[in-house]
Amino acid sequence: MKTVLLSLILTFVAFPQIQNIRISTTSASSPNEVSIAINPLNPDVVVAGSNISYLYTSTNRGATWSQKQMSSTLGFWGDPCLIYDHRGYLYYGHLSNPTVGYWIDRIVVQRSTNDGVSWNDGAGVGLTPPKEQDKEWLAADYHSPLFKGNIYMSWTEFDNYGSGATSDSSRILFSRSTDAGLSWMTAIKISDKSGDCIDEDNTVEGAVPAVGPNGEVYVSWTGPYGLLFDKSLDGGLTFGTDKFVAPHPGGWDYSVPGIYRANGLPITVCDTSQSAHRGNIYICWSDQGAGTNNTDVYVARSTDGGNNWGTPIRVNGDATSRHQFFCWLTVDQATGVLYSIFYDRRSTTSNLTDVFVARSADGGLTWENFKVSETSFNPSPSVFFGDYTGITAFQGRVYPIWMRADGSLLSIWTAPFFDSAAVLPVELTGFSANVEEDMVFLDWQTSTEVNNHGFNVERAKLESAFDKNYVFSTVGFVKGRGTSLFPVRYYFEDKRSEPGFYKYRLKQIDLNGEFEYSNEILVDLSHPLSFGLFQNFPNPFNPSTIISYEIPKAGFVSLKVYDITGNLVTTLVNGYKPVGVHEIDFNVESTKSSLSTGIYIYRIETEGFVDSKKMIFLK
Ligand SMILES: [Ca+2]
Ligand SMILES: [Ca+2]
Ligand SMILES: [Ca+2]
Ligand SMILES: [Ca+2]
Repeated sequence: MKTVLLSLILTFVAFPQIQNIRISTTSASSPNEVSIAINPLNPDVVVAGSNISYLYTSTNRGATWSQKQMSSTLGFWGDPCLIYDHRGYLYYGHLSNPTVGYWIDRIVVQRSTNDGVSWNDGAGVGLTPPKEQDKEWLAADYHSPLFKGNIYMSWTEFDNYGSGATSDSSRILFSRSTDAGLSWMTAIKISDKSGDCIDEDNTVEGAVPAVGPNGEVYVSWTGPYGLLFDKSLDGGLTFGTDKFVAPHPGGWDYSVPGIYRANGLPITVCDTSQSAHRGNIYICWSDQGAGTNNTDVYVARSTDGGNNWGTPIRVNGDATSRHQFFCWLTVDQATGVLYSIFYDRRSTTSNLTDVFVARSADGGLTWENFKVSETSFNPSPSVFFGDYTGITAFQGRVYPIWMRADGSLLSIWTAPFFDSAAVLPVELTGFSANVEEDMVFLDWQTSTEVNNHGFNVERAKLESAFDKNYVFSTVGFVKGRGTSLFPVRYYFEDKRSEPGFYKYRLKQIDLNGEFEYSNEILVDLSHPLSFGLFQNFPNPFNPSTIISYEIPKAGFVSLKVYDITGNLVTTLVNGYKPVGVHEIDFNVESTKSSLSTGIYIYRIETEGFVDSKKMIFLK
């Protein structure tokens, strides 16, 4: 029986160089600014987006991709964000540039119910002329009792984008959809203090929503007051007072040589897995607190729903003073393992840039870093490079996504890998057997399972209860759920064989063919069950005696005592009884009238069996 706990099995094995797969084709026009999502109902399907309106689809876990361009009458102006909900619906959020309206006058959320094959025209959210709506992100509630299915979105509203006037300000807005993205609540302001409209350090930006285990909605962002956090406990209708998380030294707007423009905007995630870190909130960002030549990636975490935030933890583990920038963060909601992607120059000179992934299996306290890009690239500072990278993970399958800029030539890449050290084993509990009539009923459950093909049920006949030389053979197969974060119950019925002692065990088989045996359970079938009504003891008796009977199948049983002339004295049993031998204590002091010395009859009636016996009461 596997009783290994998640926290004990997460021994990290260094990843070898992972194969890089090009997502965008050579025909793609300046693709950058990426987002990636896994269909939770069919994890073989992975989708990605990039500027300005590209959609990339893979149906084979990222091995190969198809590319197409989206369309909407509301237009496209960047900031693609792709997410799935629990229904398997896919959402593509982006900025607008409508034919009727003006540049970024609203956020657009388009929906597909067939993994991106077809899309609706999209809902426009936050239209408030003449203001601009920018830099949105989405999150879905997958399983909270109250708010499951809600889609949440937060973004920045500008009074007048780019304006330096003190009368113009920026704020964080929020909206939700309770009808799978078709309509959206009138946006509410969740930032307590505004920023400016310049789209630099003192503008409030980077609002990314995350959903907690009980449907809490968490949002953090950055701006002139550092990294701030707010939450809603009523499904996004109202938010509270902004909470300070950490300073953002140097601000979110910074420069990295060779990069057109860079930023350290935050990403917020919450662990809703069954891991030991369930409920933790993580905010990841980058800054130049160590110097303008040495950008670093940080994570702050809260283990109490965002009330308290620990000291920021540096994610990039190098000892160099080189740049790490454009970080993204995800948590595998099946395992609770965190993955961060960022550009990294620790191993290069000048502007040559690699891509790294950092992995944390201890709730963000420590991070293993490894390079995922096969070769470095040398970006051109005159070509827009986009504002973010992306990464997603589910059930141990991890998909980083990034832009390369080989000079001015942009392309989109991934490096899918399977984090086998993160995946939970199938944990089997409570294997038991019951004998009913001529059947043996086996039942068991799994507390968690990942990649569970199923169970072979194996049986061995023993020469005696103490036989050690028995041999198992397979008597059946029960298909597994595959992957489940929640307990799954299984049953198997085996026809009772010839009398004797038997052992049963389960062979749990993974999808990859690996297997493990359960404990063995002994089943005693040595006594074939039959109907019987046995002689009472003691006999003669005064005042009490034991009457026993046996039934081979559960059913309604009546057991009554009569005097010798046939008058009913008392009813001892009148109800549903399980299989087996049953004993009843008959005490004459419990009868209504006192009995006289003499012979009495006790009689059993049950389906398929009627019998009676005599007993003697002596005063
Ligand atoms: Ca952008
Ligand atoms: Ca607030
Ligand atoms: Ca700055
Ligand atoms: Ca650094």
